This record gives sequence, C-alpha cells and structure tokens, in this order.
Amino acid sequence: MSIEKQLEKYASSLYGKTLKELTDAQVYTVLLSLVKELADEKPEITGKKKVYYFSAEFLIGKLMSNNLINLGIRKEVKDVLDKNGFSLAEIEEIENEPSLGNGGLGRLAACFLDSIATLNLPGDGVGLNYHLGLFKQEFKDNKQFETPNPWIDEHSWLNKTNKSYVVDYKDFSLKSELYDIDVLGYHGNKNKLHLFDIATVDPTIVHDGIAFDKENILKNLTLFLYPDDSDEDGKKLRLYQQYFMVSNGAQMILEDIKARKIPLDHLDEYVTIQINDTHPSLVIPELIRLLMAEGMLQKEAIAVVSRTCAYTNHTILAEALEKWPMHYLEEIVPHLIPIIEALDAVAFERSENPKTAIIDDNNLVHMASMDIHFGYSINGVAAIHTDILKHTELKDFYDLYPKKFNNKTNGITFRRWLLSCNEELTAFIDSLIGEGYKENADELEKLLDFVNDEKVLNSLLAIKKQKKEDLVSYIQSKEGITLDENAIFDVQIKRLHEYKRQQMNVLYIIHQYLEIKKGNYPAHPITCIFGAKAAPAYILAKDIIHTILCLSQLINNDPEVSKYLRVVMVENYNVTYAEKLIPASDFSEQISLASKEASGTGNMKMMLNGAVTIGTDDGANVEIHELVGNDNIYIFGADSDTVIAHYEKGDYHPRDILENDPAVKELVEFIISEDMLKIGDREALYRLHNDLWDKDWFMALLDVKDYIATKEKAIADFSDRQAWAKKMLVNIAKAGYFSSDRTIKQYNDDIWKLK
Ligand code: GL9
Repeated sequence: MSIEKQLEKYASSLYGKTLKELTDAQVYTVLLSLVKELADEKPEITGKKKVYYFSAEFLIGKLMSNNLINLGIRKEVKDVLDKNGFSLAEIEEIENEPSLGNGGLGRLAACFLDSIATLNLPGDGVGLNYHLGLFKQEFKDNKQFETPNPWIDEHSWLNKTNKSYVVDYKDFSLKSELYDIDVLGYHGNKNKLHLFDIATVDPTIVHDGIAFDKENILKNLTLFLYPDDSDEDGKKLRLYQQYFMVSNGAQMILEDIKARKIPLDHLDEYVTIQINDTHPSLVIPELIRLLMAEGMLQKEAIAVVSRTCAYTNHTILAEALEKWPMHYLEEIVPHLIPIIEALDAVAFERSENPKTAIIDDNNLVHMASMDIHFGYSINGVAAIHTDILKHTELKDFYDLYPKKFNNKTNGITFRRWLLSCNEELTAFIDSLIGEGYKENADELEKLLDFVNDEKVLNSLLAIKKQKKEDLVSYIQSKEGITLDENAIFDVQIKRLHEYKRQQMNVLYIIHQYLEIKKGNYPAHPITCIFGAKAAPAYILAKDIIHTILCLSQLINNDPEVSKYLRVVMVENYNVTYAEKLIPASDFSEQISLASKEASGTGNMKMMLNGAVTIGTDDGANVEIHELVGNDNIYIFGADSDTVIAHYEKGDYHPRDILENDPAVKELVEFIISEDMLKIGDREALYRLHNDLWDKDWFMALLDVKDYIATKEKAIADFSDRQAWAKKMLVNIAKAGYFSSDRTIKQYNDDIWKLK
C-alpha cells in the first residue's frame, strides 16, 4: 500500500475523516501511528552477544523526523502532506520533545543508540521513564523558574510491554512496568530503548513549580530526572531511582539469558553492560546478588560480573563522581551491603592504597572505584580527558589496571545533526561529493577539493544565511526578540555551569558594550546567543542566567548599542532548539577552563554545520584543533597543565588580577553598576560579582583578556567573507571523525566485541 493510502487508512480509522480534513495535530497522530506500525514490522537486530547501555539519561529529542529518515520515507511523506495542504516541518513541530535528559551525557546516549542500530549491532538502552522530565525552564523578572515538563501524551512513541519485575527495597517492594521505544538505524534495523516505570507514579503531587513530597516513593519515583538533591530526602530519592533502574535492567537481562538456556557463568559471552557514568553503578552489586540468588558462589559471581561490565567516565568534577553514604544504602538497599563490603575487601587485597578503596574512612561508597575494580574496561570520552584520568585524576587506578584504560572520543549522529536539521547543507554536500559520506563520514574530506572554488564558498555562505533567517523567525516567534541575520551569530549553548564559563562570555559582552559606549565599534555587528538550563539548586548558575538576561535587556533596549551588539538567552533550551541554533551559528563558543570539559559534543555539531570554534584546548576541542589546524579555529587561554598546576599549588587568586588590572576590574565592577542594579536583583548580581573577586573557582579572570583579544580577531576575520567561508568548509570537511558511527565502531572493536 502506498504511503498516502496508509495515511488515509489511519485518518479514517482514528478520526473518520480523510487526510485533507484533519487538523495538524490529527495529522501528527496519523503519521505517528503509521511510523510506529512500520517500525513494528522491522526486524529486531539479533546476534550472539548484545550490549546494554545503562544510563540515567537518554536525551533522544523529537523522533519523527529521524524515524522518517531512517525508514527512508521522509521525502514521500513530505510530498503526500504537501499535496494535501500540510507542511511536514509544521507537523514535526507538534511532537513533544521527550524530556529524558539534561546535557551532553544524555544526548551522547541517544546518538549512540542511533549508531548502534545503524551499524546493525544488537544493543539496547536501559533507563527510566521520567513523566515530568528534567524540568521546563521559564524566565520571569530575568530569572529562571522551573515547572514540570510533561511529555507523554495519549499517543506517543512509548510501547507498553508486558514485562514486569519486582524490585525490593528495605521496607517495601515495587512492581515495575516496562515501556519500550523502537530505535531505528539508518537502514531501518531496530533495537530498543527500555524505560522502566511504576504504575503508581502521580504527577498531581507536584506543586509550586517542581516541589513535591520527596518521601512518597510510590508516587514520585519516576516523576523527575535528577530531583533536587540539596537535601537528604532528595539524595535518597536518587538512590531509589538508581536501584530501580539497575535492578530492573539486570533482571530483564537474566530473564533473557535463562530463556536462551545460556549457563549463567557464560553471561559475559552474551552480554556487555556499558555503565554510563556512575548513576547505574549499582548494577554491579545487584547483578552479583541476582547471580548468587541463582546459586552461584560469590567469588564466581564477582568474576562473571567483572567480565560483563564496562564503565565510561564523563567528568573529572568531584561533584559528579558519586559517593553514597553507607547509611543510605542501609536504609534503602541493605541487601547490597554484604556484597559491597565483599567487593571492598577484594579491592583492598589488590591494593591497600586508600585512594583506590571502595568504602572510604568516612563510610562513603565510591561508585567509580567499584566500576574500575569490577569492570573490565574504563574509558574517557576524549583524548585529553583520558590522559587526565590516567595520569592525574585516576592515576592510582591506572597504575593498578593499565590495560583497562582506553579512550573513546565522543561522536554525534549525522542523521540528526546534519541530514535532519540542515537539509539545505545536506543537499548541497550531496551535489558536490555524492551521498557516500552518509555511510562513511570520512568522505566529507572530499569537500577539501572545493576550498578555492568561489562558487562553492558563496553557496556555503548563502546556506548559512538561510539558516540564520530561519532562526531569526523562530526566535521572533518564541522569544519575541528581533535579530538581524547579517550580524555574527555567536552561540554558547550547553548546561549552565561555572566550568563552562558562561560568566566569561558575560565579561566579554560587558567589554563590547563599554567599547561601543566609548565609540569603538566592533568590526562587524555581533549577536551573542545563549541557551542553558541551570540546576534548580545551583545558585551561582542561576545568578549567571540572571546577569545574562539583565544585560540582554540593557543592551537590546539601547538603540546606540544594539546596532552593533545584541544578547539573547533563549528560554528552555533543548534538543529541538539546538536543531535550529546549530545550523545558524557562526561562532561556536567552547570556552571551558582547560581540563574540565571531558569532551563536549556541541562543538562537533557546530563544526559539522560550518561554525568556527572559539575555544580553549580542552576536551574534544583539542582534537578539532588538530584536525582543522591553526587557521580554522580560534584557540586561547591557559592550557590544562597550567590549570592543573594552579589547583595543585592553590596559587590562583582572582583578587590579585583585579587589583593589578584595571581593565579586567572594570568588567567585573560593571555587574554591580547602577545600570545593572536598576534592572536586576541586587543580591544575585552582588553574589556573582563577589564570587569573581574572592573565588572564581573556574578561573574566568585568568583567561578573559586572551578570550576578548581572540574574539576580536575572529570578528575582524569574519568580514573577509571568502576567507571565512574557507574556514567553514574546512570545518565541515574535517568533521567526519566525529561521527558517532566511528565512536561506536571503536567501542565494539575494543570493548563490546559483538559479532
Ligand atoms: C558530560 C561532560 O561534561 C561533557 O564534556 C561530555 O561531552 C558528555 C558526554 O561524554 O558528558 N559529563 C557529564 O556529567 N555531563 C556531560 O555532559 N553531564 C550531563 O549531561 C548532565
């Protein structure tokens, strides 16, 4: 049956109408039903061994466009809808974005699922079905407020399964429900994302933004991703969630293994569990416990699990390396304690070094330590990050287990971050080098043949202009702010965190504002665009948002300044917004303090869409720098060795800089100037200002002057449009390395060894 006939069939069965008679929302539901049916018919990828990617987050984004691409029917559907008076783009807008992730770590998990299926490898995701997601960000009085982000409608991509497991806690047991989402690869092959849930979860307990009774586990367990853990109950709720995820996942895996009549001591020949950061680390003791319940001796269970689990580290920030107080475990999952103690004893036998202990002197259980001792692989996510793990952060572990350590530089799926979000650029690349790069991303290098082709360079500039115009109208409709596509779009989109140094970008904006006020105009008008959510309990991050929003108000309403400089912070930045912002960016802001950004993946997405990086030699920027060379990137700031030495010596004092450098001081003082205090909240502005004087833990003032000078150079270079277009082209041509297909192939070759 033709696509059109099938759509008509659903239009009739769901609404008793013809396609033409439907509303946009009904067309979306009709299309969803058809795509789910087609996905359902696709064969599941099978094989002897399967990887299970355990992750607290899967930031999958809207799925319609990608599923249409991966089923190979996007063009046909678009034509049918056109013919019936609908726009596919508008229909795709209707989908709610699943709010199952926070930042790069969750988006990486989604890109990986796409690539695993595309490479035809058996591999499923295991996570939780958070009904209200992370949170929805709203701005009021130039401040962030949080509200629930419900995304599950009557019709959604979720398929209820009949699988269910019992998860035991100290005082009660919970019965799970399992929802699956089909994950289609580029050729339509299929894996699954398994999202566990409970029937009793109750969104009506949420009030006043995102507040709720944190002790009511039956009702709150799968409400939110990363519930506020600034108090004890919040921390415990996270532990309840983590154990629920891993116990369900482990039970599901063992059920399958037993059904296949595989002896449990051969588990590792059939299963790899990839532990994505430490949130799923309890899978190690839980799986040991379950194997022992099947009659296996503890020693053997430990050995089997150690051959089955592999761990990925995504950060060196201490706050993200989870440590659970023993008494929480006693209160919530006491049955894991004897196992964790046994693991601690084994670890102690292997090394008496307290730095590699699982249970420390304060009775904290170090999740990453457990992963490294009892996993067979530990990887970092970019070359420099893995080096820092080996030689600094996890040095004692590296000395113990040198062979376990390996690097897997992150990647992104080009299906979403080029084919789907930038059809114009995709079609243009197709016309120049054919479509082979869609299977083999390295073929993008063929674009280098055109680096002196004026016509090609002009077309690249024209496409960028088109995407900027698209973004201008999107921002106009969403934020009510008017932008000019002729300005440089200078884009910093990522979680709000001090180490990412949005506050340094703020100081740049202040510098630019003051210069314009003095009559020194930039070589080209520039628009600074931010997108970021701050964790609800992260006060300083919220202060930075407040400062950006106040600056935006000050600058955009000043007719003299706004000719040259504008500032926008988009509300509720998410994957959908990223898909509009990334194709439209000129400057890619990747300005983390060197050594702190494990990889970054937005940097790769922007490069692929022809933006030029302004960044520090940190994370994957280092590899971008090597690939494109000095002429096609703007690198500035202290290097990671210098930064690490500052931390070790404790000799960084922002006050010294401020007392000796009036130019830098002027920027920081502007935060509490009359102009700003008139607009903003005194307490918040002072808090940020004082932090920069007294602490500046992520050393914004160390790099700010170099940053400003580098950005001025980039702005000047931007005016030579042909020269700039060359930089764009080189960036696109060299982006092939960052395809997540490459990353997944390396995971498979080195760690998983499927097929
Ligand atoms: C992160 C790192 O900060 C990023 O640099 C990295 O690119 C991604 C993926 O490897 O992982 N680690 C981490 O904890 N997050 C990251 O983004 N956090 C969240 O996404 C919440």
